[in-house]
Amino acid sequence: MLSPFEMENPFLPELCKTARFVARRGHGILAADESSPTAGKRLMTIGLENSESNRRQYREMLCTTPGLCKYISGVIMSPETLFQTTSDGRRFVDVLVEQGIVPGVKVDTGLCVMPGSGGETATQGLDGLGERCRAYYAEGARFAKWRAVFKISATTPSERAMVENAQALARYASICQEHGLCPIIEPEVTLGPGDYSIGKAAHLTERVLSHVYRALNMHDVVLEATLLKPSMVLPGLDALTVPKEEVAEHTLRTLMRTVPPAVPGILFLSGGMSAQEATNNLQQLQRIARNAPWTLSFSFGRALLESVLTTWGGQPANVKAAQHLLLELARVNGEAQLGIWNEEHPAANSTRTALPKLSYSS
Ligand code: 5MM
Repeated sequence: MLSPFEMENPFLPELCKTARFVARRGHGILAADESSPTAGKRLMTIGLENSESNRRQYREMLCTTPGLCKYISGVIMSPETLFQTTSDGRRFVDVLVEQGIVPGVKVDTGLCVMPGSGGETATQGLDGLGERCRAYYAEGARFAKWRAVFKISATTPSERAMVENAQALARYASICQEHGLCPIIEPEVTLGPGDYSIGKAAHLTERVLSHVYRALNMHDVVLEATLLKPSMVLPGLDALTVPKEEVAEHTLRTLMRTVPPAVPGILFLSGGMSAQEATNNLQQLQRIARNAPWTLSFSFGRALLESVLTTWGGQPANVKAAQHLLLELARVNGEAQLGIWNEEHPAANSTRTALPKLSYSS
């Protein structure tokens, strides 16, 4: 039997269509939704001030890349970008939709430390979320994203952090579905310090995802109208690195144990892996997951953007070169999603960027 929420939601066909379209094979998501503090850190690396104008120019360079829709099905924007226009006066939403790319928006408002937790975080942004979703939908957004962050240590993630973050993700998802935005559920188990093994990371990621899907069920979230954005399962930064085969096996097993087949797509974050490492792992996953019930693809931020930002450097003369690089990075990841990538990587020299970004609300 369907839940009353499901029966009464007029957006449901559109939500399911959006989820399937964004998760279609050979495509992934460009995560360009850095909050202002994170954008500031990125712009500082190329000597630019964290001004609205510089953030807008950066996003304009990304979103106007010719041919991006060949490999990118959705772009996650910050609310700021959603309401901005390009230098020739076109709304970012229109620039994307004209290319056949679905506009998305980050709707959480950042992390806060839970008092007495030893530094574990909860994600904020539920207050007024319905109203904001209504405005984002009216502006043209069709999917949303909310990120919860979990750290691995001897005592974390705690039960408290898992329950709190799973509940918030589920509340967020249900509010989004009510207002026509397909929710991307992002429980990031961060690639952090420590010599914990990949087995431990797998075990804890399984616990986190199990909490998340239990909460989604409790809140009657319709899984066919959601997407999952998890981290790949990796050992701690101080442990020996493991080959891509091991990463893919642990990641797939964890997902098979926790994510229902009704979910159309699982789009990984890059989480501080090097750009090439992220592509390699994505391709390896396809090799061992031919019969997986969901599409396994990418929703990368840093793995797509880091070298592009450096190439751009804030200089109009470099826009073409930066766009060319972005298209190449999107292409190799699109091909990795299909399991057919076999060339050199356009960002082969990139390195890991962990420790991860943690932007906190004031
Ligand atoms: C682009 O970064 C997103 C927003 O982060 P902040 O709120 O901290 O500024 C972030 O949620 C991103 O979408 C995911 O972490 C995936 O990005 P990576 O770089 O891990 O692929």
